Amino acid sequence: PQVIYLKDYQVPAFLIDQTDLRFELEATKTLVKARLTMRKNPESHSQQRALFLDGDKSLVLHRVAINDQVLSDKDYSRTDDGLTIHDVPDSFVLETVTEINPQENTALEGLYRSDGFYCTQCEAEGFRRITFYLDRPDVMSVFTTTIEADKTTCPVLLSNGNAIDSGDSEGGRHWVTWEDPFRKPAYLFALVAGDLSHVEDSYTTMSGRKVVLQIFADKKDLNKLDHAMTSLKNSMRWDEEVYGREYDLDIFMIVAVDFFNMGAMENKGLNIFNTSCVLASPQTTTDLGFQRVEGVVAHEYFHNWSGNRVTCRDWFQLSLKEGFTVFRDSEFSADFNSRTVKRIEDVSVLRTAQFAEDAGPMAHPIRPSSFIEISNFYTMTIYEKGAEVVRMIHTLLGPDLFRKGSDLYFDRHDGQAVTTDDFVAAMSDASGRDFTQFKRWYEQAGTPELTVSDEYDPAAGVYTLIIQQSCPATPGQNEKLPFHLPVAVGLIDDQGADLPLTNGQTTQVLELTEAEQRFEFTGIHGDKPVPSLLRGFSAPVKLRYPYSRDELVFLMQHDSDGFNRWEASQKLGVDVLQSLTAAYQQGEPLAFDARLSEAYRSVLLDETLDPAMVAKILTLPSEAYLSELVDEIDVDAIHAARTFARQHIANALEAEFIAAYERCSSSEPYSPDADSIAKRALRNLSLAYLVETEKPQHLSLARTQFDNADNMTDSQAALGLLVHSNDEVAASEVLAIFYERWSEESLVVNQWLSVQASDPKLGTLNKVLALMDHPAFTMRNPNKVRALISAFAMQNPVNFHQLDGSGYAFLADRIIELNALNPQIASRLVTPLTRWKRYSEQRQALMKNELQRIMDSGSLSTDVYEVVSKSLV
Ligand code: B3K
Ligand code: ZN
Repeated sequence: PQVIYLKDYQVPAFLIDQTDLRFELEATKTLVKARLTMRKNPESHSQQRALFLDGDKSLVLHRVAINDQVLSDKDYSRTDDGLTIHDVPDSFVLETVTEINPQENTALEGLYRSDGFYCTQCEAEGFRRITFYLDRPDVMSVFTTTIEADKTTCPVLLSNGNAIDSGDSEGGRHWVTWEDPFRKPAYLFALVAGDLSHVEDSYTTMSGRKVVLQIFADKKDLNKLDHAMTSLKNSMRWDEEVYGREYDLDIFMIVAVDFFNMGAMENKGLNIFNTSCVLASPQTTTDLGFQRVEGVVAHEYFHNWSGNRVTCRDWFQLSLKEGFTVFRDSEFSADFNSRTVKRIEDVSVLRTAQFAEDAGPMAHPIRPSSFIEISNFYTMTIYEKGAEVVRMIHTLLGPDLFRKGSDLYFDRHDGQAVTTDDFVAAMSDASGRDFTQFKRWYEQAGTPELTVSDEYDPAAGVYTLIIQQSCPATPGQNEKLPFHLPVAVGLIDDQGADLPLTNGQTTQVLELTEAEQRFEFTGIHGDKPVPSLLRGFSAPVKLRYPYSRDELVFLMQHDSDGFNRWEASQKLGVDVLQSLTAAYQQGEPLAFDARLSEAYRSVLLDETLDPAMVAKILTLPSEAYLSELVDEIDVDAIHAARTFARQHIANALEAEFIAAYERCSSSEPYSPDADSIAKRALRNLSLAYLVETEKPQHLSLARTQFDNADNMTDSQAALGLLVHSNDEVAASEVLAIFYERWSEESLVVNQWLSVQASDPKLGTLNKVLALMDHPAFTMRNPNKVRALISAFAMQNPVNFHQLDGSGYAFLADRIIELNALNPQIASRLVTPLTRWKRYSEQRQALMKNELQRIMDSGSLSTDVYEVVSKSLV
């Protein structure tokens, strides 16, 4: 496979001013008639007379004509990746007729069928599976799309923009024509057809234009669309208020489909969503699910400006739209929920999944310089680290200058396909700040590490922080230059109060630019203050400071920064768990430091705290996070240490957990508002600890909750606890009841699969194998694969890493199977095997062996090939 380099970028030799498409839909034989109005690009220096169009090898070409002249097969040549027309004039109309087979499209890219609906996914390079085209984001065109299909099976025919005409045709068929007045790249094209139902609402924009809002889904899901609609209207208002951005078409549509490779897609005016990111009802959806729907609806809506109106020049610039849009949606969610809790959740994901990616063989900067398969670069790094980089710009500039910068960016580049450099230039021009060094964040991969020490001279009243930074080598980048990054700090006196700092405030943003830097604070008196470092997680780095356990308890109680109060609890938890892990490895008895449980006790007893924060603070660092922090991951020791600690805490705080469980119980009907979500979080956390005691009365409490729950959050929490408990009778009873009750709800059945796949008790692999034959499972639906296979490989370390290698072999078999069916999903599944260097030699050998077996398994997709080959280096 070919490597594509950013340095080879060239402007397109041809442009497409107008794209007229006609689809004649049939399940196995759809005709795509394309009429492209094209001309030479005046900005291109290329003298070429030949025209190359991208087109997948699955396309069957029926006809090519230029300016109404049909070409003969001597005039063009076909290759596996496209069509070359040997000689074209300076401007011309190109017509093609192409045949495709949506029914057999299991890759779910291009035009495919999801449960009988027709739908498309074109980002990044799916349009070339629909017709021959200049399938690159810097070729932007106006589109009209006519869809013709059977009237009975496809009463609804949708595409981008506004419906401008419709009619009946022969044989019980009908057609609709859509026109999208905004120029767009092909990756934003969408088509949907089928027997879909919809809900409708409207929104009046800040300039007074009325926009029709429609959400389409299978008829049985019509009752699960209210939350998405509310989230959409909130997003539209928020983008007007916070960014001054207004919606631009007369209609905005969302469609829910069950077969989808990722979460959702921001096609212009016609977003297509995975059902898992749009359907929500109290009975079938957890609180987390509600929040996910809200966040993804917002994310896709915000792309209308950050992505569609201003798009990417090439796919190396992907973080231009994704990092910025993730930053936008996370701020939206922070405004509509608890800001601190949202930050904790985002940072938790970043520090487990993204830091691990940055430390593995696929590590790449947020603007990569090369790739083999772009689908592999929709990563935690591009999205989440990309968002952190935008957040740092926001922190460095402050909200007002940042808004000036975003206004300039949108105004300057509206209708253009641009680069991350253009984004940073707009921020720099609007603020007068120099971002030259800051741009290293776009070029250098790896997670920077800060080592902090301090000095205090009470006589002079001077407190000094000494901060060193370094960044580990990553593939292709051995030496790293220092980053420019904001470190938000506070200093806390012995009474727990914030000291006023040099800037007159209690939090100050230090700007780190050197490998080592000293920051002095004057006018500091009394005992040596305790520093509160990296408040709000102001930069995506690892930070080391030699806190004592007592200082961490102190910070847990007093830090005025909510994020850092949680962070202190995590640091304390990590320290305690690392001692336990070491003891376990050396075969020594495990001794628990009561300071941790006592700190938990005072948090649990403090009824003035937000219950959501209490639940976060009382959650021990995850096995994934603990794994990220060590050189060699001992999954069994980590699991044993964490289980021991949980049991110890459960027994120590049993009475308090019972009280918290009762305090947070409610007789009100379910509501997904922040307060109710917070109470359920603490109540279910308390239940989880109580069940950890293995006392029968607490298992019964879980069973009672399972039987009586009026919402999925409580039902699923109890289900998980019972299934993962040692009470096998209860486990199989609740599994049977749950399945019986929800067998018609595909998304709920996915949770049923995941709960079983993530059971840490030994022997889970056999259950997973059996579930693969269950009627509820199919390898063709990515949601099912994620629910069963990914849950096993990524959320069940003890079983996945069994020393007989069975977990690895199982995963490799699934990857080989999926490679032929759905390369994107197959490639995602490789991730746990790519981390082999972090395990014992015995496990390393087994994992590498499976990677090699995949490599040798025959014709690999570019997706799987890239990840496996880079992992074997
Ligand atoms: N832009 C899409 C992701 C497309 C992934 C293609 N493999 C969804 C999003 O980030 O909003
Ligand atoms: Zn996105």
